[in-house]
Amino acid sequence: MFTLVLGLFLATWFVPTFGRRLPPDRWILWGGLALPLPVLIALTLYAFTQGEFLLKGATKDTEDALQVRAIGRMWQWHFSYPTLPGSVAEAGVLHIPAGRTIEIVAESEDVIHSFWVPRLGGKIDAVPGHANRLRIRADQPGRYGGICSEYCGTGHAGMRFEVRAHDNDGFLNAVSARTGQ
Ligand SMILES: [Cu+2]
Repeated sequence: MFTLVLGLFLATWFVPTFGRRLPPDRWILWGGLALPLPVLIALTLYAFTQGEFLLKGATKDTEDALQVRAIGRMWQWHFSYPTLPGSVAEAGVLHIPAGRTIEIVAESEDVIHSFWVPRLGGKIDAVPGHANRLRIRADQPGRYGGICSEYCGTGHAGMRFEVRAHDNDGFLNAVSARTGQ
């Protein structure tokens, strides 16, 4: 597109008679409609397919994704594991198994928050009365910092959490009911 536009510009610059054979309304019709429409439609379709791809975490094992509920409330994140019977919910710490795709189901109890773990993936808004989904994945066990990335009041800056990625046994251990704590 750039080469084409620059080529036309230089042609009219150096050859003043260039383009006079085509009346101005034809230039508008071809250059303003016929050319941009297919280009923009193609780019839009490409952007949509890429967006879907990113949302699914660039993996094919979406059926195997472990679901985690992430509930934002002023000013803390609460995490629970609805598909794991007997698991305990925790505030401020999200345990995940490393190497597995995690589907975050983000919700909010008060205002709009936004779930974000910069090293693991994109952000997703936590909107009251609505469940938004985002897939993340940690390839290595470790600790990853997470924050709320949507201003939600005076405690917003402190609305941080930690993602702890464990090996599979460590994960089950971390989310299973603990006594004495
Ligand atoms: Cu916030």
